[in-house]
Formats: sequence, structure tokens, C-alpha cells
Amino acid sequence: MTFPEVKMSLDELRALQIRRLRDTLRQAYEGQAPYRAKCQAADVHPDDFRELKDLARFPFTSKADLRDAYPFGMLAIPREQCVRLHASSGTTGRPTVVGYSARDINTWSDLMARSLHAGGARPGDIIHNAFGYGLFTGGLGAHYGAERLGCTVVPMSGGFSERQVQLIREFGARVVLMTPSYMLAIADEFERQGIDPRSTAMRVGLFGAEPWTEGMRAEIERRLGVDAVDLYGLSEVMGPGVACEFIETKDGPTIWEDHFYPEIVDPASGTSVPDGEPGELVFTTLTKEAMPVIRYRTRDLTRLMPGSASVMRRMAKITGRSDDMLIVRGVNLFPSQVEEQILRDPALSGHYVIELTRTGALDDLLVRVEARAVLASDAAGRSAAELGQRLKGMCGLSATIDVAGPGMIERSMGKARRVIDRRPKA
Ligand code: DLL
Repeated sequence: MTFPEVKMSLDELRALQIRRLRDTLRQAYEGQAPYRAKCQAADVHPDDFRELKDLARFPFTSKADLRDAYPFGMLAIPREQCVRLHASSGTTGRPTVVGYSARDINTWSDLMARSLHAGGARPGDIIHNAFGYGLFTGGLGAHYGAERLGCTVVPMSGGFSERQVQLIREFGARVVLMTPSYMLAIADEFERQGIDPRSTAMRVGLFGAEPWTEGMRAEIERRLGVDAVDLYGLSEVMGPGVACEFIETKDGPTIWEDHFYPEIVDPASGTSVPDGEPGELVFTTLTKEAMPVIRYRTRDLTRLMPGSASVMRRMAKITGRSDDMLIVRGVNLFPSQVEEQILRDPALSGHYVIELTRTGALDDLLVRVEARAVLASDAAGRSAAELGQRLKGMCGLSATIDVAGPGMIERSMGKARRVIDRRPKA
């Protein structure tokens, strides 16, 4: 299977984007009453779109817009023509529902196959898919792409770590798919069973669904002997496979720009910022039929970089979401910044949790992190003191550091929960 689109010229790509944007804007305007109302309020019409810079005149779509349209108000086609629904977890209220036509599932399978190929999977490989199957887009999205690429897919889903290790070994998976935090839990399980992951056929992992740092990549590669590749996506825009790294370069996910038009905006003002500048990633879908989204605010913070393996642009590794940002004693702090400092110490693992409490008016920051192996108490004390100093140096905050023994911090089998905020709500 080849992917010639990846090699199209920049002129071809921009012409295709303009054509597809024009169609998508019209389709959203005609098919999605809530978006039409937003356009009318902003006094803009799809006919006003002539060139790429005109897109900035169109209103954004936010997660709240999708929630308000719950469950089916954002479908641009009759519900009967949807072959599948997915939904976000909805931990903070109503879930967000996304619908797919048969053509959408087909496009998604193609893009996920393209992502897997970029990430190093090849037809004939056994792919162990530990992304959760169900309403979450990770499991089924990756599954269809693996089949499309011509791989043998093991639909494992998350959980049952002992079984995960057994099947990775016995079936001979060359490629594994899961969240990076779960991969670390699987590394622990290999260790517990006394099995060297390098003795298995596993060579490549595509990881995503949560932020992870370069330190985490190095940790996974070191412990498991795989190439760790970054796979990005979000359900509102499609699911996994919106962007993916190339295994040869591992220099940030290439956005499949023939299907998703990216912009970066200032998260506070919504003003567009030029390529290279940091801000919030915004996507307009170019080929979705059941539920196109125009200028969807992802809340993911990154910047756009020029293409390397393709003319399509790359995004810098996402290190946080605007809604992940903690404000601790007035200082802005992302969990990934803490992760980076933890993983500088070879004695500490990537299993960690940040706990926030308040005494009187003051926030208390506690970082609980696991040692890789059982440490003597003076070594644990040294790691704790040094991590405290590095954090203080990085953001000026004093934190209490608790270095726990191996296995003491709860594992997640999907997206890791990094923050426990016990501060009273304002
Ligand atoms: O997490 C889709 C997915 C599944 C992507 C499997 C990759 C692999 P949602 O549940 O809608 O969809 O969550 C989307 O997860 O806005 C990011 O904040 C975060 N995210 C996804 N991939 C990455 C990544 C899936 N590679 C939200 N790096 C997104 C950092 C990621 N964050």
C-alpha cells in the first residue's frame, strides 16, 4: 500500500485545501443549523471564502457548541445515514457525540493506515491494539486503519496487563498501540514476569491520546527497546490519525493537511498567530461528511512547523492543553513540565501524580513519583531533594516531593490521570 498524497506539491496541496474548504463551509452552513446561526450572527457567508486567509473571518466551533447540540444537533446528514457514533467520556457533564457516514469511516481507515505506515507499521505485521474499544475513538479507529494497511490486528483493548504481555509475546506483535502511560505499566509487567521485552518481536509503538514528553519517549525506548512514535487525534475532528510522526524522523506529528486544515490562535484572544509561534491548535475538517467542524478549538497547545517528510506541516509535540494548566500560587504550571524534570533523574520512573491542596490561602503542591527500583532511604531523599530543586529552578514553586516505591502509584490503562486537585473550588 502506498500513500502518494503525502508527496503532493505545496501548490497542489493549497489548491486542494481551498477547494475542500469552500465545500465544507457550504456543507456546514446548509446542514448544521447551529453553525449557520453563528455565521449569521457574525455576518459572514460561505461565499465570502475565496482564499485561505478568509477562513479567519468564520466563527470558531467549541466543545460547548457540540455539547449544546447534544446528541445529534451537529449532524450535517440525516442520522439514518450515520453508520457509527462515538462519544467523549463526558466526565464534566454531557458527553460530546460524533457521527460518521460510511464514507467518513472509509476516510478515517485510510488516514489511520497512512499514520501507521508513517509510524513504521507494514502490511503483514501483527499489531497489538491496546487502545480502548468502545465509545472512545482510539480502539476502533486504530483497528480499522490496521486492517486497511493489511496488518493482522489483535483487538486487545486496555487492561489485563498480564494478558497483554502474554499475547504480545506469544502472537509476536511487531507493533503495539496504546497510551504512553500504559506502555510504562506494561514495561513494569514485563519486568515483574522477568521477561526482557527485547526478546519479543515488538519493535515499534505508536502512542497518543494524552500528552507525553521527550523524556517519556526516551524512557519508553530505553525500557522496551521500541521506536516510540507520536500519534495524535481527537474525536471531534475524527479520532486517532489526524497527525502522526514518521518513524525515520520522530520530529513531531505531520498533520494530514489534505483532510484537516490547521491554524494556531492565541488562546485568550482567538487571533491567528503565524507558523512557528505557540498557541492553541484549531482544525477545520476538509472531507468529513456526517459532522464537519469549522475552526474547532482543540485547546491543545503547540506550534506549526514546516514539513520534513512531506510538504504538510508538522505540529510540535503537544505538551499540554489550555485546560490542563494548573495555577499554583499564581504560577502557571503544566503537568508535562513536572514530567520533564522527573525524568531527568534516572532513578525515577514516569509514574507520577500531582496533588494540590490548600492550607489557609496558600496552595500546596505535592509531587508523588515512583522510584524505578527499591531505593535506600538516603538515595530516595536525595532524588526528592534534587527534584524539588529542579522544580523550584524551573517555575519558582516549592513542592513537597514524595518518592514512593515501585508499584505504589495507581496505573491507568488509558489516559493517565496526572492531577488530583483537592483545593476548594472558588
Ligand atoms: O484521544 C484520539 C486518539 C486515540 C489519539 C488514540 C491518539 C491515539 P479524544 O479522547 O477526543 O481522542 O482526546 C483528544 O487527547 O485534544 C489531546 O489533548 C489529547 N491527545 C491525543 N493525542 C495526543 C498526542 C483521542 N499524541 C485529546 N499527544 C486531544 C498529546 C494528545 N495529546
